[in-house]
Amino acid sequence: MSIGRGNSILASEITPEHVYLNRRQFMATAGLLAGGLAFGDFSSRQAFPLAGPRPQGDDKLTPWKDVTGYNNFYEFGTGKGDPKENAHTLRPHPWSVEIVGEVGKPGTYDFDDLIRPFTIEERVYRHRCVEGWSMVIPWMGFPLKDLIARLEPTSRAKYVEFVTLLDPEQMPGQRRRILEWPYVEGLRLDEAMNPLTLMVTGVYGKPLPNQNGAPLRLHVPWKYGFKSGKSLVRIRFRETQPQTTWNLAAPREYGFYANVNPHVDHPRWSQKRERRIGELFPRDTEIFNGYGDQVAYLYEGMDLRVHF
Ligand SMILES: Nc1nc2c(c(=O)[nH]1)N[C@H]1C(S)=C(S)[C@@H](COP(=O)(O)O)O[C@H]1N2
Ligand SMILES: [Mo]
Repeated sequence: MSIGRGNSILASEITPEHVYLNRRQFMATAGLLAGGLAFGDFSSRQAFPLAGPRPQGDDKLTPWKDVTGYNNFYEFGTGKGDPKENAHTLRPHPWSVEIVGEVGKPGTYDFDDLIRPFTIEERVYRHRCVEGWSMVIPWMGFPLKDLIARLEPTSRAKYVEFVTLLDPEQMPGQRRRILEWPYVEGLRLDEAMNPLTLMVTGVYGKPLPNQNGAPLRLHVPWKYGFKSGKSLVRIRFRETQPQTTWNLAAPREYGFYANVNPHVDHPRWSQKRERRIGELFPRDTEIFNGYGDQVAYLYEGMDLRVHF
């Protein structure tokens, strides 16, 4: 495993990008086939190519134990260790996902049927929480745009809403009214269609652990982590901007856009720096989390202080 991954890094430096991507897909598949074999040993020492530019040069993978042991998933408690400890009550199989709203192919899809058409690839993404910590995570998944294309949104669809499971039996944290349940997040359709926006089904070559949002969650790497809803049961195509959970809870603190932006502080703390989990010294936070080359066009002409 680790030798294979090492080879794929070299490949990225000497082969055209499409060949490299195919090799990465192959390696990811090989990792899945290898199953529950080694995944802990190389995580903290090898630097990986990211989908975006790497202005800071040395993004090392966050170790498995932190990716799966230091989580935000309030449905299982508000402590960072709570999701890992409590999420065993979630039953991610079988699972179904409802596709509703302004879309040509609405319906209730079995999870396995929904993802079957897509090649699961590995994407190493930076993950920045609004609280000021960050990770580098080797997700497994497929671009949301590929799913959206198959579902055929109508011409009225301008936004996509993502809804987490509502079931206090499986998600005991929902018995407490810390947030409005179910957890709801949303994107503008063009954000959802950006090639970086990922439907995540796994991490470190394995299916998603419950605490990371099994069996299906989003990751939008240029936005604060709260935009990336977990354990999704419904995707709604809408003409109007959805009401999102954190925006409802504290509209002055959590905007709809939530783009990572060191120049717009949270009302109660600075966003200029972040603590990369596992590192001693804070690093500077980058605009759009370092993915500006790929996403800045989405916000041309918008005042990001207003649309924070
Ligand atoms: N349903 C649901 N999704 C959620 C959350 C949550 O509490 N509930 N927390 C969000 C926040 S604040 C972050 S930082 C990420 C954390 O994802 P991770 O634990 O896989 O790193 O999930 C996001 N998605
Ligand atoms: Mo977060």
